[in-house]
Amino acid sequence: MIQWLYEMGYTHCFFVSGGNSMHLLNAARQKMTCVPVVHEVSGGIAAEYFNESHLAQGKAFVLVTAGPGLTNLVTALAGAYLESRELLVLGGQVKSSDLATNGLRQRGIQEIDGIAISQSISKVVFRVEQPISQKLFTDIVRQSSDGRKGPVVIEVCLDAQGAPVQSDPDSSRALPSEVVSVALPTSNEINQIRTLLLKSSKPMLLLGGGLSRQDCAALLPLIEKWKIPVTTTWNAADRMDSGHDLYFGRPNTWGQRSSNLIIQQADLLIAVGSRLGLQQTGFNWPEFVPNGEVIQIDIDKGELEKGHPKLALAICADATSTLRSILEDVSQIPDWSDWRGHARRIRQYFPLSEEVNGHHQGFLNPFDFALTLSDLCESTDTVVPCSSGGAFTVMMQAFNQKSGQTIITNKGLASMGYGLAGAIGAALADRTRRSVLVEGDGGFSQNLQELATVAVQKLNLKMFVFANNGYASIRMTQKNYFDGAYLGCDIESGLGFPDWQILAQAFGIDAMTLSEGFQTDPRFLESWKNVKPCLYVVPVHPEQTYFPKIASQVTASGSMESAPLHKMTPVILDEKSYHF
Ligand SMILES: Cc1ncc(C[n+]2csc(CCOP(=O)(O)OP(=O)(O)O)c2C)c(N)n1
Ligand SMILES: [Mg+2]
Repeated sequence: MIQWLYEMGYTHCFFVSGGNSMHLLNAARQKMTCVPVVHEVSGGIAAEYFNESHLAQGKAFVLVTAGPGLTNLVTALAGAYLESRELLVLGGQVKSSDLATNGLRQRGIQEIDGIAISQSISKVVFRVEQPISQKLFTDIVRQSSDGRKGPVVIEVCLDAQGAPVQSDPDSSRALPSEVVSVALPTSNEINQIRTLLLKSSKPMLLLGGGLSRQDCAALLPLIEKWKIPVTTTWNAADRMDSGHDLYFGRPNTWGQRSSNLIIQQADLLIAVGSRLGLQQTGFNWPEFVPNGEVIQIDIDKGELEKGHPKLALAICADATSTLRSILEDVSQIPDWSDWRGHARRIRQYFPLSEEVNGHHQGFLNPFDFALTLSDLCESTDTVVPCSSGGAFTVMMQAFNQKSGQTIITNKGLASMGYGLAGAIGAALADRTRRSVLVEGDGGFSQNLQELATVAVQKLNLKMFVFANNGYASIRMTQKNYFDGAYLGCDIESGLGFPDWQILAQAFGIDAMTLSEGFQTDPRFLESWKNVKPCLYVVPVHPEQTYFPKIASQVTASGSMESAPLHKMTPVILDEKSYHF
């Protein structure tokens, strides 16, 4: 099986070992670069980010043992499932003769039904109880990257792992689910889209993660010919340089104010390779693009038929092929220069770091920090903003990306603990690049054991930890909605945090605390430019505000009601001049 994976392009194996996976690991070590991690969840997240970065020649998978190995992995499965990321899991399992039957909770040592646990958060799950054919095995594995990507879990019983196999067994078992091939748009669909585009006076593209970096780069000359304004989702944050003439930012619930204002004034939005989830459209989706029409191009019919937002056209097809078909005929391109000029003025008018958030003596303003970091980062850096809390939203609001950078997050699950593990995977995908992690002290705490992996692997990884005395986002919720009844959100209400510098030093990793003007401090610059790991403590005031944002109110019935994307708090009166 490992040989087959090798032939399919797999080169890296993240793992935590165990008795029930021992033969798998012994095979993997002979063909793969095996990277031990401390906790399985980090192995899963690292494999996801390794593959999603597309920086390596090969692919990574994660190898876990039965029982706790599998249960420890569950969060990584969920994250890859929700973000449609490629993730292959090889799991150990007890001997097939030791599997629990007839309602038994357990027969084999450490046995747990990994298939049942993984089922709802995986594309395909499969238990191997006796050797199977190469064809069946590779057909199963391939489903992780075919069509809408997602996790594939293959659990291999210990006796099947160790069984001597003379020839390729003939396993006629059917595939667990149908293979999806790339769906192409029909010419009628392309005509319909083009008709709407040609009559539009304020069109906007919204590029999503379904459009790969490579495909997007290949399509850029066509987009430039059409001069259509472009916005992106968070998953496509690195598809265009922030300084590009046609780039108008990242609109969404925690989006950039100018982008939200612009997208809401479009008369046609073409969303390509984005599922248009509630974070993207706002919970108040009836008011998404209120005066325009929305075309959604997505590979998954379920996303087109979910009922929100309102769609003028729903095209179930591959994002890249569809966009190319729309744009390749350049015989009649409308003049949208007024619209672009209008959008550019809005973009220039609203800063990415708003004054309302203030400055606290002895602390760094996180928005200004993100802007400074944008200047410091080079076009060859990999940037991993963590996946929940203020560090995540600030980075996605204020970071100015450069063409060539790779930016990866996981917002579907928005789990704490994704940053460090993900950054390790992305850093290992290309050791020649510098990787930059930005994460909150709460999120960082959930996988800090992997500092050991960073140290052992000697990664060129710069880790910025926003130290704000705990879960500031939870603190804010408890303040705003529960009259300041604080519990488990900071040190005073029961959370514990280490001294970050001492912690890093315990792992043999350099560390320093940043202060105002750090970007010119020679000590900082020396460590920023060397190839060693370093942990930077970024002091952020616990009461720091994170504006602009979409405000929600609790209604009389106890549910929540949200403002539309163009009414970010604080509402700026000048917005009237922008047609609202
Ligand atoms: C695994 C997990 N548990 C709980 C949450 C809920 N949650 C969202 S943000 C947050 C606090 C995160 O703290 P930190 O990373 O320090 O960011 P801050 O809120 O301070 O900006 C929590 C507990 C979550 N996102 N993920
Ligand atoms: Mg925090």
